[in-house]
Amino acid sequence: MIQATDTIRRPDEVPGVGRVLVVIPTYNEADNIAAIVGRVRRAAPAVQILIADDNSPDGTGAIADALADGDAHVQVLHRHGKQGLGAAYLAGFGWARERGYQAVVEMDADGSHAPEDLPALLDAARDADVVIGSRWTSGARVLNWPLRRLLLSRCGNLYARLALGMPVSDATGGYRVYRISALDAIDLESVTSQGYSFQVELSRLAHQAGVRIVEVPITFAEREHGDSKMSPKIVAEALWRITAWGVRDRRQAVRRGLHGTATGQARWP
Ligand SMILES: Nc1nc2c(ncn2[C@@H]2O[C@H](COP(=O)(O)OP(=O)(O)O)[C@@H](O)[C@H]2O)c(=O)[nH]1
Ligand SMILES: [Mg+2]
Repeated sequence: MIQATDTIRRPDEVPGVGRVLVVIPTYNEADNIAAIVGRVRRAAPAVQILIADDNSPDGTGAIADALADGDAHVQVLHRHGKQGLGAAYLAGFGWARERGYQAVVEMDADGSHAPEDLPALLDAARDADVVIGSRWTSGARVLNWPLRRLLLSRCGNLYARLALGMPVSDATGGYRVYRISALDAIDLESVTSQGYSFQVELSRLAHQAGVRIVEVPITFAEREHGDSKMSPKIVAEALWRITAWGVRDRRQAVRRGLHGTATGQARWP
């Protein structure tokens, strides 16, 4: 009885997490956006959805407006033009923070991130600050991805893990839950990534901030409609940024080691 009253009083809260905003960045996702919104609404009725559209030439923004008109759980953030995935997410995070949400979810519009996995991610967020939906952890599945994308993801993750020393199997993955308190612990002003290295950069900053990161296996499927925005430029950005962060982290570790020796607090190996 107490539970029923509780549910009625807070229908827009995810138990143990609070008010959740799912941010869906879009660029030319006219064939996907309605389906993904419908699936999120069915899979997780308590969450709110923010579509962050970069003025897509294919009219995704107008479709998003129509979805928002018919559903109080859907809202749209219209942005001026294509500024990259990272910029769209940062705008969405700011939007969530200003409106008092307790958590944000990152989810692609193309169906690769199954909304049906969202309850499991939110469940994990009860005991974590950051939840990463992982393609490379036991129990995960990757469906219909071309070999070159599989290799890119595996090699990219291996390189990120080695360069940055993070205990994360899918640092490039973009299906995540962040508690707002975790984002507050991260210096988002310092984020410089425009493309997909944004996910690696946030993984690194979260790891360095010492927040609790857990990974949950997901079923990741290749998009059926529309085109990927992945480009050689985006891969190159990720590669040089990961390398630069790795070098910077090592330099800092060396400086800390030298300083520790000088003050007698630590031993040079
Ligand atoms: N707002 C916005 N969304 C973007 C941009 N680039 C990619 N996206 C969205 O980010 C998500 C992932 O992009 P996608 O092309 O599927 O990348 P892939 O899964 O790595 O092939 C999709 O929802 C895209 O529409 C961008 O510059 N701005
Ligand atoms: Mg995709």
